Amino acid sequence: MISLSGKEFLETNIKEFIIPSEKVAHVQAGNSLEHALLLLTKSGYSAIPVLDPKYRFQGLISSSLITDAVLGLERFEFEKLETMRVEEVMTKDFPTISIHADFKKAIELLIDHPFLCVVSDEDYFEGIMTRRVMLKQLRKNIYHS
Ligand code: 2BA
Repeated sequence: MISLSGKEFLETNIKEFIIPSEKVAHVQAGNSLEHALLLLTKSGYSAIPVLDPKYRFQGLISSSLITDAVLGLERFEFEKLETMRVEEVMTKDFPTISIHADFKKAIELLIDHPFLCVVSDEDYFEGIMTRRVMLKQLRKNIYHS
């Protein structure tokens, strides 16, 4: 890759660098906590996006949110995993980023979040932009400049 000036780098569009939706592990808001925990455990990721049936971003679910939700006064009430739904537990406090956004915007958000959910103009989920991908691009640009 030809190195870019700082300005050019920051103005690079994120589109080409996202992990596309079909490769992103995700759950639906109506899925049980058991299903979500199974997917989180099997995928190895600590947090994954929650989507609706039309592939619109709804929130974020993590193993810690799930274990916290089933924690009773004296023990983990694992039977709740079957009855509780992802939408009861997910956090909505998570930013999305437009597919048209540039690296500058993404870097600012990636300081506080390990990944960003990328959405289209119509609010459909397009994929994720991860810290790892961004740091790799940053390294490439620094070492080749
Ligand atoms: P975490 O699951 O906490 O993962 C932190 C970092 O650990 C990841 O950084 C990656 O470098 C590594 N890692 C964890 N699980 C991995 C796995 N199964 N395969 C390969 N590497 C793994 P990033 O790649 O920057 O990802 C940041 C966050 O984005 C992840 O945080 C996870 O929450 C989410 N994520 C990344 N790829 C995903 C995917 N394909 N599906 C769903 N979520 C994904």
